[in-house]
This record gives sequence, structure tokens and C-alpha cells, in this order.
Amino acid sequence: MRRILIMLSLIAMISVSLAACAGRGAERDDAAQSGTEDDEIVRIYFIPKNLGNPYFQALSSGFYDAISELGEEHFEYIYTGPETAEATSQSTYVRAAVEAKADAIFIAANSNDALNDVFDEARAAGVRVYSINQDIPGSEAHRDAAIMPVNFDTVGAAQLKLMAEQIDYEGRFAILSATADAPDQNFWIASMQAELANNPAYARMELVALVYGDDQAEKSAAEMEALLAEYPDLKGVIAPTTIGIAAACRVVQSAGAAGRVKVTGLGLPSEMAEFVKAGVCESFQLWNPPYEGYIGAYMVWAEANGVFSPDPGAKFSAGKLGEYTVLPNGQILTLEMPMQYDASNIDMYAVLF
Ligand code: RAM
Repeated sequence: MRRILIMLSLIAMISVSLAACAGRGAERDDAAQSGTEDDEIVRIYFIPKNLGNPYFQALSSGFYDAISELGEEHFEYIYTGPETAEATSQSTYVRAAVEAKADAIFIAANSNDALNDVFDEARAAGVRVYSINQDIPGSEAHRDAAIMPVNFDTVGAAQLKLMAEQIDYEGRFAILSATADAPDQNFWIASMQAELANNPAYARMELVALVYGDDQAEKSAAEMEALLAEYPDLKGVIAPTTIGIAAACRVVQSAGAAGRVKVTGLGLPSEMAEFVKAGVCESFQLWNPPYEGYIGAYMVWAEANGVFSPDPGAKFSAGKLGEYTVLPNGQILTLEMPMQYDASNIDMYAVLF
């Protein structure tokens, strides 16, 4: 490698021009301005749904782990994205990554299809576009592959079962989601609705509301407060979003409704530990967000070394996690099923993510 360029601080780019960024992000500006692009540096961009969500910071930490194992001098890693998660809010960030000569863009898209043209432009410019944290159902032809946290077909049923167990398979419940366009949320919610309609075990449960907190803590809390006010007999809430579940727990706790209104969903153990210990949340699920970034960095490294291209059946080695294979649908599954957390294991995971 001719040149050493390390980008390993937690960089939150707040300007599309890449001019304003924190800490060692300044190194990136110097390199861009000096025009000393180095083709041997593997340049990875990760664009989350929005900044300020600890879930995506956890995912991002996996990129750092892999990069430090593989040799920081070989990589430039940029974590950049919009402040809010509207459907098209990421397009300018994708374009900026292409401008900056990214080798690979990992993106947790805010829409199933709003970015298709931008992805096509990026790929036409020779940049790999990888979905991460989720796929873009119906638009798979516009990305190269997708790193999935788990097999998404398992999530809706697992979440509904968890809710059912907590409310004894009976009563009214609601779903508190993220944004209305979120591909991952909508996929899981559709599975929950199908399961609810078709599985007789849930015949005595009624889904009374589906509300959106936009993955913003305040809006999520306001939606949760409205649910409590509107449905005094509400037995539970599924919030399949880490921001949503924590906000819902906080509201239920301050309303003195812990135990009466069960909260479950997908949460970060580090944020949920206090609520599990206070009895506000019995159990919830997630997976291992850092693994996704870790696998992503190894995948790009394998391609840079000429031993991988993202085609169905292709395999690559992801360090301590072993070998992964691209499935026929272009997905790579980090794990098969969600993991479950409760008082018995929360401390162990809370220190990790
Ligand atoms: C939130 C985001 C993310 C989802 C997790 C579970 O942080 O909505 O997309 O995967 O929750």
C-alpha cells in the first residue's frame, strides 16, 4: 500500500460536501482537497437511516472491528447520513460517496424504492451498493447484495409470539413503528399481521393501532402516550425499533403502567437494561448489530483481493465469524433467528451493544 490513511473515529458527516465533520474527519478533507486519491485504499461508506441512533453506531462499530483486524492502513471508512429518516433523505449522501470514489456503499435505506435511480447511478460508476440492516423488497435488482441481521421471515412471528406470551394470548395491543416507509419495519409488520390473521393461537388478540414514531425518541413517546390515552384497556405494545421500544418503556414507566401494559419489540440491550430491571419490559429481541458491519468489511476486503464478487453462491471468509455465502436472493444472513433478552442475560449483552 502506497499511502496510509486512517479514518477510524466515529465520524458523523453533517454536510454533503464532506466539509464539516468531527475529530479525525479532518483528515478526509485534506485528502480530498489534495487530490491524492489512492486506488489501493479500500473506501467504505456506511449510510444509516439517520444519525443519532445508537443502533447504527453499534452496527458501525463492527466495521471498525474488522478494519482494525485487517489493517487500518488499507481502509478509509466513513459513517455519514441524514439527520432524519425520510424516504429520499439519503440520496445526496449516496451521490457524495460516489463523488468521493467509494468502493462500496452500505446503506440502511429509508424506502423500498425511492433510491433506485441513485443506486443505479452509483453502480454505473463502478461503486458496489450493499443494503445492510435490511433489504429493499421489490428493488433487489438495484443493489449488489444485502447483509441481513437475521432471516427476516422469522422476525414477525417471533415478535408476535413474544407479545402473546406476555399478555396470555388475549387482549388488545398496538404496534409502535419507526417511519411509515421503513423497509424493515414494514416487512416485519406485514408478517405480524399475516400471522395474526392466520394462526388460530392468536384468535383472541386484537391489533387496535399501528402508529409511527419516526425513530425519534420524542415523537415515539408522544405516540405511546396517545395510545395509553386512547385505549385504556391496552394490554401491550410491540415496538420493533430500538428507539421506539425504549421510548415506550419510558412512557409506561412514568405513567405507572408497568405490568399492566406490556412492552416488547426489538431493543438494544444497553438501552433496555434499566427497563428490564425495573420490570417494565419482561423480554425483547434483537440480534448482533456489530456483526453486520464486521461481515460487510470482510466482504469488501475479499472483493478487493480478487477472491469474491457478490453473486449468488459466492463465499467469503469473515474473520472470527467464519465463512458466509450469498444466498440465491442476494442476501447474506448474519444469524438465522433473533436473539432474546430478559433479566437472565441482559447484563451480558448490555455491555456489548
Ligand atoms: C431501529 C431502526 C433499525 C431497526 C432496529 C431494530 O434502530 O429502525 O432499522 O433494525 O431499530
